[in-house]
Parts: sequence; structure tokens; C-alpha cells
Amino acid sequence: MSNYYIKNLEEYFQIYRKSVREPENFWEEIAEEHFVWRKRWTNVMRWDFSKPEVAWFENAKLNITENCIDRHLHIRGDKTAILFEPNDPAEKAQHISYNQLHERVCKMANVLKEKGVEKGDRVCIYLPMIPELAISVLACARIGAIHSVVFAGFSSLALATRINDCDCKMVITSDGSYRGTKTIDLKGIVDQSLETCPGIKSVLVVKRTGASIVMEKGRDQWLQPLLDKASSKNKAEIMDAEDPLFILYTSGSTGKPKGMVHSSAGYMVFTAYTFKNIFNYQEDDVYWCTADIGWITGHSYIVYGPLANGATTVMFEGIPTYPDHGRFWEVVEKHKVTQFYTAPTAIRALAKENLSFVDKYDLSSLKVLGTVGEPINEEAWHWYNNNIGKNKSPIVDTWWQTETGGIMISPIPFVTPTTPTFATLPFIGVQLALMDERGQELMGKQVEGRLCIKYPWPSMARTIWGDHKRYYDTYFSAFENMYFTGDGAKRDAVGYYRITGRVDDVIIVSGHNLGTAPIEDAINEHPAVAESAIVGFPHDVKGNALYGFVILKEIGESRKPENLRKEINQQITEHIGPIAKLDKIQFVPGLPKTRSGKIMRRILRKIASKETDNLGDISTLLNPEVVKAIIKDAL
Ligand code: 7RM
Repeated sequence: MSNYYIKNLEEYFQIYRKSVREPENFWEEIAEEHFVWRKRWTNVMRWDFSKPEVAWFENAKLNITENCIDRHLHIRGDKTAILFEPNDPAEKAQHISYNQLHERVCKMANVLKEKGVEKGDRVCIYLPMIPELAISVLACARIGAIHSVVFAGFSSLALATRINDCDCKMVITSDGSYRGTKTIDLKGIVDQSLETCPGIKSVLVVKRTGASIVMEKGRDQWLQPLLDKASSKNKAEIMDAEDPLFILYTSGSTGKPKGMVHSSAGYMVFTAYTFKNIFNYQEDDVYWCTADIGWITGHSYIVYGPLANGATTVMFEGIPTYPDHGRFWEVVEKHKVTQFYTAPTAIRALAKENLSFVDKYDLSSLKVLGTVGEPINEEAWHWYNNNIGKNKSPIVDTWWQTETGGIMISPIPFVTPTTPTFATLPFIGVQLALMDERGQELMGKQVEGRLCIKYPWPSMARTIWGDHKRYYDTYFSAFENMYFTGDGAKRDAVGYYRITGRVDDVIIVSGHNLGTAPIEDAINEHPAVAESAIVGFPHDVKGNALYGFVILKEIGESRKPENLRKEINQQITEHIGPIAKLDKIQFVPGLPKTRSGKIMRRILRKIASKETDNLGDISTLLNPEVVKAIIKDAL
């Protein structure tokens, strides 16, 4: 395991250079040294972005669950693999050891087989953050079924679309789920979906809330009695390196969701290697990623990456605000969490609250902090750094996507000096490019352009389920021989990358390209502002003008709106210039967000342009009710 950690910046550059000059040798060594294979590959990598076609570790045979579970049993069988922290702090946490995880995954795999699920079949998993979610994912992987996890906050319509798009045969769900003080009727949502899903032959139901539900005869069964009867021995299916491991849907800017397809071997190698180095995971650490397994962050950095490293990974069922705003920090203290990985939106929400929610708890176990999902603004970064990390835990600002499978840009903790709002340097093996609008690569330092990746990496998605052309069109058609991320980025004088946001978030005002992110950063620095979002709306003279939606902190709410508006524009003038001043500023109670915390600017754009008749499906939002409130007071 000697070369598994990156020790200093010089070594990072040395390894990076090797990974770029001899990518095949580099990844072959990682694959050889750190994983168990049933059969070795015949070819490390093959690629053609014009199709696009990418294969890693061709003809190798493996099962990812043997790497995530079986091989740990003789060295750390009694170590906690999954540490389950329930929604209600009064309910006991569960420590599931690697031995127990093995037994539970094998039983579940046998239940799936008995129910007729075969290698290559699609299984939809619609579960809350309970151990059965991770176990179902792993059980699918064990028998070679392709899992399609749908976040259990999605509506019945969104669920049905995803079930039908990839022809799932089975749904695994629960009677209900907990969210703070509320319970949600998950099974009822599934029942409604299945009215339009003829392909579903069976539904397995985990008992969680004990709510009374309807079981459809011949289709629905409680899971536990089936598990009780199942054998705890299961021989893992031997999979090809390029066999699909899972499908995960990600919303497109328009139209139906894209089912990103991930492979087995490349995905495993990259998620495991990034996990170890980016979180500096050590054997006795307790790692906690607060994402939901319904997102790629949960797939790669709650389940596969950590387990492939024999880590203890926390699964948290609850929410950051229940029973109060100290919940995250209470869990950190209780389980002596060493790595904590969360989203900027959660940080900003908690930073609004009184510091006593933080100071009540002993956070001295923390060694590394992480963020993911959106650009982190300076203010939130400093709050996280000062109050959670106590200025001693490096913050890894990790940039990546559902499509990339694993982290692509990130500091290496204790190695890469961090700068707030910069994701810093490309990870090992990741070859970035910034492109201008005409398709020319921007060379050198201090440039800004569209962020592309010019060489394959092991965990890249292989296709969009059922629509390879859309895969090509979306990611490979904009720039020849490049994967286009859809994001814009800057490279500074030392070569650090700062993600400026989606390029579709650029607004052209009087012929000037204005990114929404820097304007929002400027606004957010106003002491009365908690969060903001900027969109463009049609303007006779300027082409577009700027409309700001601003959430105030409590201290702002007692102040005169007119004064605040002036001060906010003053702030923008100072930071960016008068060109970026807002024509309209609306104070709002919240912003429409996706479940992973991304602001849905599409909806705000429509509100700003007074086109609120057709907002599309807003049921997948975290907070659909806020949309009504914003429309009511729109300027
Ligand atoms: C992991 C995940 C992907 C999009 C991506 C960016 C944004 C993610 C960061 C970020 C700035 C970051 N997958 N994004 N991480 N922007 N800094 N550290 O979030 O498919 O759901 O979203 O998220 O725009 O393209 S995702």
C-alpha cells in the first residue's frame, strides 16, 4: 500500500506527471496493487471520443462486492463497515461490521435471485437512508443486476419516468420514511407510480415506520420474512470490467432525465483511489458524507469508495435541522467523526444559526472537511474553516459530476495549500482544458473558459441508457476530442481552478458576459444577506438586465428594504463594477433548489420574465412551496 497516499506537493506533481505521460502504466499499477480480480485485463484502456467509446481494464473479470466486502473479512471482519445514525437521536445507532454486511448482502442477493432477478436486469431502489439501501445496492452488484437508485424525495411521476426509462423489473422500497418530525408515505408514492409501470413484476418492502400500507397480492412482499429464509452464502457473479454497474439519473437542462451508465472496474478503481487520497482515510477513521445515496456523491463516497478501502462509513437518515441545528455536530461528537463531507448549501443554512449550536459539541476528532455540489462562497468557506475545522482541518472543495463518477478537481489534504472558493488542482490522471467559444484551448495561466476534459479517466460514464446519441451530443459534440462538462472555470496564476458555475448561468448585459456566481458572492458578503441568486430578464436597452432574489438573515429583516437594496448594489459596484448592478431585488423566504442544493435558475428566470404559466415539473424540488411565495411577490 506504499504508494497509495500522496505525501507532499512535489510527490503530487510527480505522480500527476506520470499519470498523464503514461496513463496506462499508471492505472495498471493502481489496479494491480489495490484490488482483487478474478481475471486480469488484456488491455488497460481504449478510447475514441468521436463515438464516444471508452473501455478500461478490458476483459478483466471481477465483482465489485468482493472488493468492497469479502476481501476485508479476514483482516477487518469485526470492524464497523456501515455506521447507521437514525433520524431520531433517541433511536440507537447501528454498527454493522464487515462480517455482518457480508451476511446481509448475501442474503439479500439470494432473495433477489429467488425473485427472478438476473444478471443485467434493472432494479429500482427507492429507499430512505437506512442500511437496507446500501445493502440493496451491493446485493444488486453482487448478482450483476444493474441498480437504479431513485432519491426517495422524488415524486411518483419522477419515479415512474425513471422506472420506465430503463425497464426496471423490480422496486425495492419501504413502508415509509422519516424526515425530522414528519413521516412520508413512500409505499403510497410507489403504488401511484406503478399504475403506469407495467414492467414491474415485484415490489420488496422494508418495514421502517410501521405505517399501514396496502400490499398488492402477487406483486408486493415484505422483505424481512424473505431474508429470514434466505441462505447467507452467495457466490458473487463474475462480471466483465465493462459490464454496467448502475444507472443514475441526472436532470438535463431540458427534457427527460439522463440515465448515466457507469461501468464496474474503472468506476471501482477511481472511486477507491480518490477516496483514500482526497479524504486521507486511515484505518481507524470514521468517515461521514452527509449526502443521500440517491445522488452520485452517495454512490461513490458513501458506498463504493469507502467500502473498497475497508473504511467505516456513516449513513445518516436524518436532516441537519432536527431536532435542532446542532444535529450534524452532535453526530460528529458522538461517533468521533474524522472526515466530514457536505454541501455548501448545508453549511450556509447552518451558518445562519447561532454559534452555540456548534460550540456545544466537541469537534476535535475532525481531521479533514469536504464540500461538493456547487461553488462555495467565501463567507461560507470561512465559517466552515473557523467554526467547524477550527482553522486546523484542511477543506477539500471537490469538483465533479454524476457523469464523471468520481472527484476530478480537489486539493489533497495536508498537501495542496487551499484557497477559499478554489477547487485547486486536477486529481491524478485528470487532464483538464479550458476552451474559448471558438473551440481553441486557452493555454497558460490566468484564463477563463469552458471546462473540458481531454483524456479518459476510469470512472467516466459510458453512455446514457438507451440514448447513446444524446450522450455524444451533450458531452462530446461541443469541442472536438473533448468531454465538455457544462461548467465554466478560471485558472489562476498558480494553476488553481475555480469553478465559476454552469456556463448556461452566464448572462449577457449590455454586451458584457456576467457570471452569476461572482455577483452572488458579492451580494452574499453583505452582512444582512444569507443567500442570493441572480438571473437575467429581457430589457429594452441592455438586452438583459439582472434580477436578484435575496434571502435575508434575521438581522436584515428589521431593516428598510430600500436601504438594503442600495447597499447591495453598492457592494456589487465595489466588487465587480456598476455594470453588474441589479435592476430588481426581491427579498424572498427561500430559493427553489434541487435536492442536492443546486439553485433551479430555470424557474427563477421564468419568474423574472413573468412567464409563470408553465414552470414544468417542480415536484422534484427540495422546496416546491417556496415557488408560490416568490411568484406572489415578484417585481
Ligand atoms: C457531485 C455532484 C454536477 C455539477 C457540476 C457543477 C456543480 C459540483 C462543485 C460544483 C463548484 C464544486 N454531481 N459542482 N461540485 N461547482 N464547485 N466543488 O454534485 O451531477 O449532481 O452536479 O455540480 O456545476 O457540473 S452532480
